Amino acid sequence: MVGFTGFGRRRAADPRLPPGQYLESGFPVLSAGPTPNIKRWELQVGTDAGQRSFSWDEFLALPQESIETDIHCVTSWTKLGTQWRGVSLDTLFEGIETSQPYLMATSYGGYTTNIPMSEVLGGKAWVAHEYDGKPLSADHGGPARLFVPGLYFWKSAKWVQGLQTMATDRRGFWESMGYHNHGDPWREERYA
Ligand SMILES: Nc1nc2c(c(=O)[nH]1)N[C@H]1C(S)=C(S)[C@@H](COP(=O)(O)O)O[C@H]1N2
Ligand SMILES: [Mo]
Repeated sequence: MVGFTGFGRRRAADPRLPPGQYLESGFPVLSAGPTPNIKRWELQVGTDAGQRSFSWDEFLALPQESIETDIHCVTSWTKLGTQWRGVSLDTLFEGIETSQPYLMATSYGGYTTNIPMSEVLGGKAWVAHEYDGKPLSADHGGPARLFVPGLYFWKSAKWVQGLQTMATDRRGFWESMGYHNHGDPWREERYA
């Protein structure tokens, strides 16, 4: 979108807005299916070097980080300065480090999404359980969701259940329905 002021001078677009995105002040809910009823939450993390699982209490006992950043949905909304708290994937994969280059995230309810490991390690992704200082609500993926703010928000799997590395890439739910395999909002990688 191009804005004009006064003497036909171009108004600078907000530099935090990736191409084709607009500012959203609410927090829309986008789910491909119903909110799952999670009876006993457990997170499974695995690589070719090992498998582990975290109960809710074990997960909360891990080092916690606060994150403040913008989120970008492929349906064109961007929300600035959102605040999250959770556990870094660097922490979750500590001790079972791998050279396998791909990750499949699986959710309670069956949703899946694939992401390169290079996009989730090095302080780029978390399993988040607080939003805006409060426990993450169920419609936004509570008790915990994957949070990968560098990619379009469909990569941030709500109700995350498993994080498994892969030697070869496989497509997740939206990726196999025609969404872009990678999903970088700054390159407008929306659809394949
Ligand atoms: N398990 C699960 N995770 C999901 C989805 C889903 O349908 N199921 N939708 C994705 C999409 S397309 C988007 S845009 C965001 C929306 O997150 P929100 O509802 O918290 O805004 O969640 C992503 N994670
Ligand atoms: Mo989405």
